[in-house]
Amino acid sequence: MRLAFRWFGEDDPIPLGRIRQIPGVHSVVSALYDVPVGDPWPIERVRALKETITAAGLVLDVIESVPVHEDIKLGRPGRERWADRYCASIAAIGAAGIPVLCYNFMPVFDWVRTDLHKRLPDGSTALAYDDAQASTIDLRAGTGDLPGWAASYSGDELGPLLAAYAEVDEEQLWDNLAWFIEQIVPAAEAANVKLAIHPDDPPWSVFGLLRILVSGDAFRRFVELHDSPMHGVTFCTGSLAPAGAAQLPALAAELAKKKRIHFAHCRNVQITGPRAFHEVAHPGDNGDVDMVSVLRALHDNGFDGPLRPDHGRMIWDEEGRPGYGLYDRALGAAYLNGVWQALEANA
Ligand code: DNO
Repeated sequence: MRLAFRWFGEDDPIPLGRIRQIPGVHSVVSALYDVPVGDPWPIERVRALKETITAAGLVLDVIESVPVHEDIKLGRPGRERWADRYCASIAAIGAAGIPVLCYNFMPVFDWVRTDLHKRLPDGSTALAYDDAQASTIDLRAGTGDLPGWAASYSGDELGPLLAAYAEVDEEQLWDNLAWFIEQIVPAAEAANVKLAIHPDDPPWSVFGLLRILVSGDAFRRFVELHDSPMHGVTFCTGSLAPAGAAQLPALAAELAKKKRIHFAHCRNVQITGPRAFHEVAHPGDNGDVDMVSVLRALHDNGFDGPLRPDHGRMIWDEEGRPGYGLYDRALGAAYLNGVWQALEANA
C-alpha cells in the first residue's frame, strides 16, 4: 500500500510541504484542473505537475481525474473524437510515468451533498446528504446554489443536458460505458496506466439523473466489461457504504484478489436514514464502515496500490475546501497507516 494525499495544485491552500510532514504519506493524488473537459492533456504540463511534486519530496502516483465528456456518457454522435482525446490524455499520463488514473462516469454531476457544514456532536462539521432535501433543490436556475458542486452550469446549459439524459435508460448508460471502456483500455495498456473508475457518490440517482455504479454488484458487472489488468476500480468506502456498508470487506477481498482495485479511498460515513448519511472521522468506530476489516481485506488479498484518506471533517477551527481540509485528513492518514502497519506486523 502506498499512502497518498490529494492535492488540488497550486491553488490548494495546503502546500505540498505540509503534506510531506504527515507521517507515512509518500504519494500525491492530483490533476490539471484548468484543462477544459474533453481537451487532451498536454504532456509538458503533466510532466511539470509531476516535477513540482517530485521537487517537494513526494511522488505523483494518481491522476484524479480526467473528466469524461458528456457526449461519451450520452452516446452521442461525435463521441469518437472525445474518446480519442481521452486516449491522448492517458498517453500523456503514461509518458510522465504516472501509474494510475481515477475517473468516473456519473452523468453531469460528480459527488453531491446537501449540507457542507453539518454540525456533529463534537463541534466539528462534516459533509452530509439527505435525499429528501436534494429533491427540494431546483436546478432550473442552474447549479449556482448547489452545495459542493465545483463546476457551475447556468439554467440554459443544464436544461438541455438534463433533457438529453431523460432519453437514456440504465442499459443504454451501461452500453455507453462499455463502449468507452473498449476505447480507453487499449490506450491504457499501451501507456501502462491503470484505470480506476470511481463509484457514484451517493450511490443512487440524484435530480432524476441515472447513476449505474451504485453497488457491489454494479462494480462486479463493471469489472467483467473487459478482461485487462489495466481495467479496474477505485474502491471508495464512503461512496459504497450507503449502498450496504456490511458488504464492504467481502467486496474489497473479492476485487483485490482479482487485482482489480487500483486505488482506494478510505472514508467513513454514518448512515442516518434511507438515502441519508453524513461523513465522520476515518476510524471504524465512528461510523458504519468497518475500516479495519476493509483494510485487512485489502492487505490480505495483496492490494499494493495507492490509498488515500478521503473527505475529512472540519476540526480545530480550520476553514477551507469542504471535505479537503488538512487536519482531519491528516488524522485519517495516520490512522490508516497505523492500521496497515499493524496488519503488516501480524502478517
Ligand atoms: C470527491 C471525489 C470525487 C472523485 C471523482 C473521481 O471528493 O472522491 O470527486 O474525485 O468522482 O472521478
